[in-house]
Amino acid sequence: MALLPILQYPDPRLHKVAKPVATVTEQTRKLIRDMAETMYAAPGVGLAATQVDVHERIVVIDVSDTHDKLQVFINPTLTSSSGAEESEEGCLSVPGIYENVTRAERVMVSALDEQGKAFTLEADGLLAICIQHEMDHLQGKVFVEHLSHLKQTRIRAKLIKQRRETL
Ligand code: K1U
Ligand code: ZN
Repeated sequence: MALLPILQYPDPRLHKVAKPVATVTEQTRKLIRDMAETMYAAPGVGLAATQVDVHERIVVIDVSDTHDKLQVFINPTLTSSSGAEESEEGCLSVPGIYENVTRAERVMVSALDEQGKAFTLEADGLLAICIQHEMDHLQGKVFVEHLSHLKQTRIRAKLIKQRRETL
């Protein structure tokens, strides 16, 4: 397995739109294992392939306390959503920034698992938030883009300054 470098906002590659996976292969499963290792090491509760500069529709999520309930979503689509709730989000591509975002409270998602088998899942709570956050990544959207332009400008400036200072 391998730890993959995570793209850092405002890297323009975070805005690429991911393509559907045509066939789930051994190479797909190797990428999923590397993504999971990278997510657990970060640590985070989710990771989209976009964040590791692979522009394919693949997401890994583990919202369990025990870090042993990996969920894999290949070619995910939201089939329905309901309600709205505001909650604080973070992002491994936007380190140190936590902001409130409003999203659907409950979602229904269809996807393929790592064997290429179709499944449908209903989610609420952190899992629902995480699914929506990661699916945004696949569309090239970073969570800060849900915020005002003023907040986005301040966050970009803060991250660029932080990075300049750590060089
Ligand atoms: O996409 C990502 O960058 C992962 C992101 C997922 C996420 C978290 C919270 C709300 C929405 C989406 C993270 O995992 S940020 C790190 C984080 O929240 C966390 C880290 C360690 C333990 C628990 C949470
Ligand atoms: Zn993120």
